[in-house]
Amino acid sequence: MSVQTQRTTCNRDCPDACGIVATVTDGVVTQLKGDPEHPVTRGFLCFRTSRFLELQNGPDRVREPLVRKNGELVPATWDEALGLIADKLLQVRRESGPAAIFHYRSGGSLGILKHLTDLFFDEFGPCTGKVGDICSGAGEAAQMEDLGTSDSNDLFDLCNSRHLVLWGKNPAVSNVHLVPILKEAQARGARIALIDPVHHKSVGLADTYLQPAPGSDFELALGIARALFDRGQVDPKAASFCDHLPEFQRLAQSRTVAEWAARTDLPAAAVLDLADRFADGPTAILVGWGMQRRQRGGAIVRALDALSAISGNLFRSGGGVSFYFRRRKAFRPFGPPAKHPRTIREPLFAQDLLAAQDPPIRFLWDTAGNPVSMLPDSAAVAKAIDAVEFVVVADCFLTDTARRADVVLPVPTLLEDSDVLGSYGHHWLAESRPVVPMPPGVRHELHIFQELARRVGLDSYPQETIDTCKRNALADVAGQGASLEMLRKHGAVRSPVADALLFREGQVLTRNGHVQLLTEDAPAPVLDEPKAEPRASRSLWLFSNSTERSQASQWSGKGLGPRLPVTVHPDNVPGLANGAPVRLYSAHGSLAAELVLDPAQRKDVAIVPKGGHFDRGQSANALIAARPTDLGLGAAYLDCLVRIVPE
Ligand SMILES: Nc1nc2c(c(=O)[nH]1)N[C@H]1C(S)=C(S)[C@@H](COP(=O)(O)OP(=O)(O)OC[C@H]3O[C@@H](n4cnc5c(=O)[nH]c(N)nc54)[C@H](O)[C@@H]3O)O[C@H]1N2
Ligand SMILES: Nc1nc2c(c(=O)[nH]1)N[C@H]1C(S)=C(S)[C@@H](COP(=O)(O)OP(=O)(O)OC[C@H]3O[C@@H](n4cnc5c(=O)[nH]c(N)nc54)[C@H](O)[C@@H]3O)O[C@H]1N2
Ligand code: SF4
Ligand SMILES: [Mo]
Repeated sequence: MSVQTQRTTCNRDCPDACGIVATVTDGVVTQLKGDPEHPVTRGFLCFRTSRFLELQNGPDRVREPLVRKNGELVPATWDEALGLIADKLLQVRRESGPAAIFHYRSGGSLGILKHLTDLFFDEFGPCTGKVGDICSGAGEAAQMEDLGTSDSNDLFDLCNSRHLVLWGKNPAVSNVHLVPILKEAQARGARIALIDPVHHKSVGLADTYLQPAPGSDFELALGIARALFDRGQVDPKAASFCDHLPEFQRLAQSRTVAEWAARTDLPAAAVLDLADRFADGPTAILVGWGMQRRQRGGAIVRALDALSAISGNLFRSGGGVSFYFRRRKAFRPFGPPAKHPRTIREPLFAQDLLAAQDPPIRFLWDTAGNPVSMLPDSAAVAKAIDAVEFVVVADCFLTDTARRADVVLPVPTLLEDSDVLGSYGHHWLAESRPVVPMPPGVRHELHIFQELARRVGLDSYPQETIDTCKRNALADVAGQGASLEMLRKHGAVRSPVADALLFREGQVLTRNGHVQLLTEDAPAPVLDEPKAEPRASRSLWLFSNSTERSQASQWSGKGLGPRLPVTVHPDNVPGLANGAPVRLYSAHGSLAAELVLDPAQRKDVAIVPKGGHFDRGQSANALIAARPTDLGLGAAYLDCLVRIVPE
């Protein structure tokens, strides 16, 4: 028996980018563990990747190309599949022009070499591309506007904080490697406040838990700002590094602390306690991604930026307002920015796809995404994809989207892929390398596009080896200790272009170096009321939050189970017991579900897991309207009202 250990890096859409140690027994991966030498991974993995082998070897794995014949997806050779695709690409470009081809890429793998997919469509076209970002678009756009960048201090700088504010964040589930660092900071005396309308696992990490009304964080931040102004706790130098301070002050002082507090459904004392924490810095805000997936999501993040700045915490070690780590900063792009002749707005995918004319979208290529399950208004997304003449999906699994394709191309899983990665939760760079070879019918995506380029006569497309592409991506930092060899030697290398503190004292990265404070109130969201029916509950805010068992629509272990669980306060469904079958409906659709009663929840929320499959009737997105956020073309997934009826 041969037993070996192999190291790689997790490429999933997760802030942690873990180092993985795989045990390989007689050529088969038998165990996955966290790399004890990776400074952030510290020897453990999350539930979903520890149990990835069930997916890797599971029934939904695609191990050879599939081509639709007589309505069915059937196995085909690569020659047949790529021949069909090449012919169709050339035909559509000849007949309708390259704008009739739409390449959609999501974050199924965060590998940098995935950008070579974009390069193919830019060089072959340029083709139609996507604009906006349903994941973090609003928050990133807000920080770009206020601070000129969306990035963070070194992760371990949190150990220098006196106060940490987990604002709409559930690290115990969706950012698990942050947990030991929070505990370390606590051991050094830091106090942690958690602000989230949903009571969840991370409540156990906090010494103070506040449960505000959904989407009221804007008012909460302004209430805190008002208290800081009233008590003279605003940084006396704020006017020197902030633009629009008088307008921001006027906005904060347009209501009293008690009035702001009333709008958040929190006691004024809670707002004052938070103000004390900002005045008693260094105080770091850790901004979750959930609350910016609202129509006022950009305004909310802007209010948090302002709070950090005026309270004097933005430039301090142990301070800052951390929403994102710029994971691509160290890498050299493979080509110039894309030159799309036309764009499809990601949050309005179905609407834009169907509305596209002159030419219509005739060819869709989906890479590393499952839009049918994961984009809002998923029934419309499914319909829009069904209406496209020719659909190619590159995925490791037969997803809701792949089942609608004309050709499915099987690609390596995270245990078989070869790439380089940054992270959006820390500043380490690392390489992913196959811990086992991919099945013979699977191909690396670079090789798929190289072969296609040859077939469609695209001479400019790079025909280099995977390692050369990795070296090209690392070219700007190789001389500073982050060459491919150094990544191989050390497992992970801290990015040489990320400073320990993001901003120099008094200077952000906007054009004039000043923080741009917001000046206007955030409008209330537009909400579609579900129809009132006999026996229906009141309207509840629908939350579709990350769960431990899945990575978006990729479920480890036993999966989601036969019925979608919906968690509510028992008072919303009098007379119904745990496990009772119910129907959940919004103004846009309905889903069968099963009750989970939890008296710790607010009485105006209903919580379902993110990532349920559309074809199984478990995708929250079947209920959610497609609406953009105020900034950055994010998706307002969380501005959704539902009612519950017994079934
Ligand atoms: N286990 C697991 N981990 C994941 C993922 C996964 O699918 N599963 N997905 C990954 C991805 S793609 C991303 S982008 C990140 C996701 O990161 P997040 O979106 O931060 O992940 P969630 O754990 O869903 O946390 C969102 C939190 O925001 C809260 N929230 C929603 N609305 C409001 C509001 O109005 N105010 C406040 N204060 N809080 C609010 C929700 O209740 C929830 O607890 O995580 C990554 N990690
Ligand atoms: N209701 C609701 N909807 C949400 C969210 C929510 O909180 N609530 N969260 C949103 C967020 S934050 C995000 S990021 C999106 C996620 O949405 P998607 O990115 O569509 O997420 P996944 O379902 O994980 O789909 C990624 C696919 O990529 C495949 N894949 C993995 N590795 C590779 C690879 O190397 N190459 C290729 N070609 N494919 C690969 C996986 O098998 C998987 O099927 O969902 C959004 N949708
Ligand atoms: S999904 Fe995230 S936490 Fe889990 S192993 Fe991958 S990087 Fe680590
Ligand atoms: Mo995301």
